[in-house]
Amino acid sequence: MYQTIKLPYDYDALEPVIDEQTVNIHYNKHHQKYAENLNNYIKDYKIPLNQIPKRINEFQIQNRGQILYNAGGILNHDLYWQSLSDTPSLPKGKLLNKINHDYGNFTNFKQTFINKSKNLVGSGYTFLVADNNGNLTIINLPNQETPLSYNLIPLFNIDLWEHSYYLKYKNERNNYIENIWNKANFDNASSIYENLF
Ligand code: MN3
Repeated sequence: MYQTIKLPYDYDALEPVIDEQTVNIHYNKHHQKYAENLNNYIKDYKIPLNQIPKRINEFQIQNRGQILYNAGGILNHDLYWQSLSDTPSLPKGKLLNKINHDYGNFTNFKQTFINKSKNLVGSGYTFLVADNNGNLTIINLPNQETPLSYNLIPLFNIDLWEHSYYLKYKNERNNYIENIWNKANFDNASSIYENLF
């Protein structure tokens, strides 16, 4: 069975930036639905979740679109929950050094990421990704596309689908995009990057 990660904190942990009801519905309804759907398409668990994007050709062609979409939905939300915390944290180690090298400092990096998020059209995510040589890029991807499909390693992301903010922020997506940085957690990203190369 394919599964989502366990939510790493309580539903109200991200208050007041993201309200309890939004986290509850987002995790228990939206995120779980991707796992439910994927398990309906794949009955025999042979390929690990994070290998599905690269091995999508091993599935029947008529199912590939839905399999990729739902696997991406699990993976992208797994990363999103780990990119947030009630105890926010800054990048560390190699990741901090690379961000300082590429962007000058964390504040500039954060502003570049925020600007990228504001430019996303439709539903999708902003990601910080690394390639196999450790080069960093900030990218937007639509819907549930995963950077893994492009041989990129997702380190950190922000969900920009309306369900991630609409109950509280309504049409004010830019406020969500800025406020969420008060709960940003780079422990997971720092750890992935540290062991990457
Ligand atoms: Mn979502």
